[in-house]
Amino acid sequence: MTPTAHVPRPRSHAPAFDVAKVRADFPILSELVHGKPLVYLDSANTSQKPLSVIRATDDYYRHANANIHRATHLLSERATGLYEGSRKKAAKFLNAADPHTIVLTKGTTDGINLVAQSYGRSVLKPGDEILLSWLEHHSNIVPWQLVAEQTGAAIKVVPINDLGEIDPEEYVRLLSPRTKIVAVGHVSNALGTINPIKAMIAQAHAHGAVVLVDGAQAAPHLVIDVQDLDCDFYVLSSHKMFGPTGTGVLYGRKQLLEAMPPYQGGGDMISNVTFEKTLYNQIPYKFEAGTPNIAGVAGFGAAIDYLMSLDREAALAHEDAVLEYATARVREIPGVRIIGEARHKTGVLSFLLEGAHPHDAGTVLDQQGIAVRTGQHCAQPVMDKFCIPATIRASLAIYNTREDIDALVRGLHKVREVFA
Ligand code: ALA
Repeated sequence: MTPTAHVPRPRSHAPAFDVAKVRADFPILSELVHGKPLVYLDSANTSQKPLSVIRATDDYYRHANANIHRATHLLSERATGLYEGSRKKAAKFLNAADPHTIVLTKGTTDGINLVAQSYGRSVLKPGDEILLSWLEHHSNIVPWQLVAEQTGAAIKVVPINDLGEIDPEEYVRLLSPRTKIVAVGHVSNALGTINPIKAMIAQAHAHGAVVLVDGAQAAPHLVIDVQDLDCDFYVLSSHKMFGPTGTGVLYGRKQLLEAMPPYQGGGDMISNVTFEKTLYNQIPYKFEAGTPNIAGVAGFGAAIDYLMSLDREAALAHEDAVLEYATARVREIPGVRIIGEARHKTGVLSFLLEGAHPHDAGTVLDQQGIAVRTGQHCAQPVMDKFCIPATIRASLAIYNTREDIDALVRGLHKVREVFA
């Protein structure tokens, strides 16, 4: 493997980022874990929540708890306002032209399953192909396997190189008139690779394929513009971008969403029901059957407000600097092998420590108050590609500091002492 330094964005014009102020917004960061100050390095798994998000969820239950779209009373009006307000905020966050193209889901996994079962199942035929990359996590593999089994379509997989980057030539080679759907992550959860999705989308469109982008790991770090990307579908999860669990977004191109059949049946997704025939509601409600996670969506709106209140460029520059520092410091530790050294990365440092299984290392780190994820990261093919069973993954968010990385490095030296 050729080690390639993480390439930070130019920092000469980067405005200052007040990480201490940001940290003060996240109450859990003052928590003690095993009697030690918490060092939270597992944000790719789920991020922590600022007080404004916790309050928005609490406020909904205190002042607005009612069902949405279904009643004429004031509380229902408040709940509907919060819910639809979050949809508008999500549209703005993604620069989607029309809030009706924003389907509120349970999260990324739900959004991908929706597209696979609604769009995929209705268009795919035997001989068609779904193109994935070797970097995908299980949520962007298994829903496509299910729909491939149902329709007779085949799955094709673009390989990655030793740095953990999608092979661009193989990608173009695998695209053909048979390719009906390309499903690709914007940022790899296991390695942090930022994929060149704008170019990939244009290349897929040139072959007539529709593209779904899994943006779960991109949303907390990158500025996303679905119009500029020209993607057909973009999915993300609230809980990875400082919002509550159990909610997220599927953005879809309007004509596609309008033509797609419903995914689930139930209340709110209909306009008229008789035993003879049911007429469905317009988009996006056609895809939102049943009472949703209203409290979660209210909190999600607050999370979007929070992210958009930050200087995103400065936040990104801060995260890049911490990742660069982490990469350099961890690399110095004897016996470390970094997995995933793509030229464009964000938020993730995956590595192995000679002599210590990642799970054992994770346990020793936890005893020191350091939270990392160890294992396959729901991305077994990535581990298979590198012929390893698991990695130790430190994943970053806006609230992480160089001091967190110093604590991780001390923790890893402790792991070495234990397992030497
Ligand atoms: N939650 C998963 C992760 O940790 C997908 O990356």
